[in-house]
Amino acid sequence: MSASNSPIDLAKLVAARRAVDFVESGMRVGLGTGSTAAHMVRELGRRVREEGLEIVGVPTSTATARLAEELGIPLTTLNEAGSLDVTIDGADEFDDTLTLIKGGGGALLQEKIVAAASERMIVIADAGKHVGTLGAFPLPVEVLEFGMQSTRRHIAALLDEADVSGREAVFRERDGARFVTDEGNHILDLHLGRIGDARRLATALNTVPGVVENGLFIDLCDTVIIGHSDGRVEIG
Ligand code: ABF
Repeated sequence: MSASNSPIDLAKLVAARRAVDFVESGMRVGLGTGSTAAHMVRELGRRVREEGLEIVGVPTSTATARLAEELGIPLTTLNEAGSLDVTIDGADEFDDTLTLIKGGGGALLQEKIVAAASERMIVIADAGKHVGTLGAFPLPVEVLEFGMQSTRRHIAALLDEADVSGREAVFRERDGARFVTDEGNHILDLHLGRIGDARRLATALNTVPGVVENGLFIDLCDTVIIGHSDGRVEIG
């Protein structure tokens, strides 16, 4: 079975399609990144072309910008748009309080800025991403290249005191080289196992010099649309 028609992909697809029902003409829409968000962008593109839906999109990565352009979705920058009506994006994990881990795709910085500029953030995800406690998915932290080893040591010291069950911090690689974000930074993936206090950890991480942003999204998401592999959709 290919990735594009796997049960998980169907779950992502149905969640993404349902989310697009929340978009109306005249809206300024934040466009997330990742495979679930790509389904949403394709469905938005279909509505733009076939239904005359009039929106302007703000992409959260160069990959999403490219896809949206190909599909004929009018785009602008966040600076031009000012604020957004809604952002629809994927996640790597979410819990019952709608706290998220994001950044598995490496676009967490733009994703967080765009979500924070939106009146509403809708997360679209397959049911497997719903967890009781965050942390099984490695927490991405975007760091500046300058002094990155020193930044890692500061983060390691901070994790020694944190309410987590794992402490390994690994610089992300792609194709044998260090992964580089759209902003030219690197990603440190924190293998924490269990995050006892997400708010405290997020605040502590962002006080470390060299940390640009962390992948914990707190008080940003209002709605999660959960897709199941049998095609059912739940809204929470
Ligand atoms: C983005 O895509 C990220 O923040 C998250 O890391 C990832 C989810 O990926 P996918 O939708 O491909 O599972 O939203």
